[in-house]
Amino acid sequence: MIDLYTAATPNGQKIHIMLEETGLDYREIWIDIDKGKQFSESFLRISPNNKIPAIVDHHGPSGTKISLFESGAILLYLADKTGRFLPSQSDKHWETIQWLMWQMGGFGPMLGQAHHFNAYAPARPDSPVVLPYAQERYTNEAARLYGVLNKRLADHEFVAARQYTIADIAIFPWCRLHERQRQKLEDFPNVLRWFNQIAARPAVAKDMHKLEDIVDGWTTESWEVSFGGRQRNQR
Ligand SMILES: N[C@@H](CCC(=O)N[C@@H](CS)C(=O)NCC(=O)O)C(=O)O
Repeated sequence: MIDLYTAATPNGQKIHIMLEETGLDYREIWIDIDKGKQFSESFLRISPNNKIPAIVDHHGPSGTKISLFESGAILLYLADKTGRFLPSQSDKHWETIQWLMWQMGGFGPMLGQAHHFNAYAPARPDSPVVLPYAQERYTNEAARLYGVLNKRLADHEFVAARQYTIADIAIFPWCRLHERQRQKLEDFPNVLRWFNQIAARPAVAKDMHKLEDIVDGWTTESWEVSFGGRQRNQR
């Protein structure tokens, strides 16, 4: 049994998809990150960076319990545990890891900044802020990254290794929020084709209704928890 500590966000969605795809036995433990539950001592013991997703596998390597944070590490672990969605053949293996790292180091963080300056900061309670340079910078960077993905998918059905892998699973959830990044998938037709193909997989479609991104407005409390003093002063 795997405990999945999660919330309805792109990084959480990755692990739901992987667990559904692999058919592993798991239970969800919802962490209300708007209310600051990620700072509880018990959660910080599992995820010291105070972020979801995290897992506890009660039957880890050699039957021992293991806990993991960082969605990329969790995807690698679950691929290793099940022998699925990460090819073992060396060239395909490293190609998959390369695109997984591209998502972890670029596509996710940059798109997250695009969300922040385009959608969140202008909706900050009490003192909304619009920063045109930051919006331009991260919207352009998001467009560049979608362009990289679009070019890759022009002659590849999937992102890596000529098959569906953890790289697709990591990238897909971030594309669901393209409007918040001020992108249109129609401008990236190969991404659109791939996106629709992944979205139609039963394991992907199954839980998306309950995993819709939670951010649909900010309160003074939720802003403080996510971007204010509680992020820095908690430990
Ligand atoms: N690099 C991390 C990022 C995780 C992350 O940013 N999680 C967000 C939700 S998508 C979170 O838990 N935020 C709560 C907080 O920052 O306090 C991963 O891929 O797991």
